[in-house]
Amino acid sequence: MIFDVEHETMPREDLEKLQLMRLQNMVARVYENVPFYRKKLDERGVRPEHIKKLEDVALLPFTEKQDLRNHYPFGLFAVSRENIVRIHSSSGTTGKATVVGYTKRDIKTWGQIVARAFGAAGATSADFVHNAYGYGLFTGGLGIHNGVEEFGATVIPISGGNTRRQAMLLRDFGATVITCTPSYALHLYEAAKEMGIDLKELPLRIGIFGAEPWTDAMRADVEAKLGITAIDIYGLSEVMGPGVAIECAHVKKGLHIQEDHFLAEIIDPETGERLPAGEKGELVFTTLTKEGLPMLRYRTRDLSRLNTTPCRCGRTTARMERVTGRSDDMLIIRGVNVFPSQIETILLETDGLTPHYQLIVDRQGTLDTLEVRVEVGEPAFSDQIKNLQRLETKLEKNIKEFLGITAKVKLVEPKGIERSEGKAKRIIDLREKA
Ligand code: DLL
Repeated sequence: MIFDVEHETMPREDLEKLQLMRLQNMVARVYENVPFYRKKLDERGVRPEHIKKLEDVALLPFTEKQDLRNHYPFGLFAVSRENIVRIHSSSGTTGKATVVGYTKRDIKTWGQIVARAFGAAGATSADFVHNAYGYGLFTGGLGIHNGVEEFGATVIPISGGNTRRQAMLLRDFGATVITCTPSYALHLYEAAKEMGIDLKELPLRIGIFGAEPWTDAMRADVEAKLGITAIDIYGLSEVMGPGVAIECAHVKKGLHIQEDHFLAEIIDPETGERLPAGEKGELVFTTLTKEGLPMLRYRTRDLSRLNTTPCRCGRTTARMERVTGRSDDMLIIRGVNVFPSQIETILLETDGLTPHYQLIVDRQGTLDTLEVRVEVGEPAFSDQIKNLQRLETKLEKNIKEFLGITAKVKLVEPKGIERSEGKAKRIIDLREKA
């Protein structure tokens, strides 16, 4: 079902005209209201009136996650605080997370794009949506919630965790659509099975999965185990949240970008040059309508490619290939974004440890696991075992508290971590790569 026929099937020529008009307005708005952007544009000698065609987006400066951190928490907002009605945040629970803000109209727009996503996924207003994305600062829970209501289906705001209860309610309420990370869907399947509940036997028919990379092999697995059709949903907090792009159920070849709201480019992550259509590189988004936190050329670090050929589903919007990796070292562990540097900071703030560490990411059953191996210095090493164990527990607690993820910490003897001759190999990712 196409929820917004006008915008989702607009002839490309008209769509590009609309994008240009919105881009011009947006650049004028940020120039006026965001000192950070005004300074950057002035430095480049670019004025809003220089944007005459869509390709002129290349005149604009990039924005990076670090820019948001440097202006933590609200420094890049383009409206006064009284016009912000919602705050979300990404990456960890404390420290310099990325903080994003929405106006009333932004929340409405977001609801509409998520509603489009539900239409593309094949849902109808008769559906019951078990929304197991986390509610809170993460955009997943409330972003999907809002969109389901806009779409007119029924939302069950179950949030994350308490898996056995989730399995029970899936059975009792008879949800027909489930939304969560793909790895959680598999975990839920196993927990349900242990309780004697076979998800395949339930009325579930669609899964809308995202927030972390997954593969077609994983799709086949979830579809078979849950007896559903599994759809990929993409988004990021800085640009909006879930719903920036969505696969269409009938074709499942690329995710339709909501191009009337987000202008997509692909660049070479090394040089920053724009790449021609069809080439693989880093996705960059410029928001076209966002009021609270507009973004000029936000570098997502996600690797993908764009396809503007018409889709059999009837939508005219460009499709992005499913995200296969990132151009930086950000890890996504059980849906939580984690930078190795954040773990490093915690380790280095602890007495007795050395800066030699390794992060081993794996998947146990269907859940991601993280093991942090860190070398202790000589003095600490000769300490009593119980003190070392206490140190491990303290580190695990700090990682949980500051980053919101569960990790197993293993202290190793001095020189116990292999030294590298070039770049240190800090991350060992053993999760299946299909
Ligand atoms: O993960 C928003 C979201 C919520 C998307 C629920 C889909 C469903 P952040 O926490 O800001 O926002 O993380 C954004 O997650 O840059 C990608 O690296 C990754 N990501 C999100 N969706 C996908 C996907 C939410 N479908 C970061 N495939 C992004 C691969 C994804 N990676």
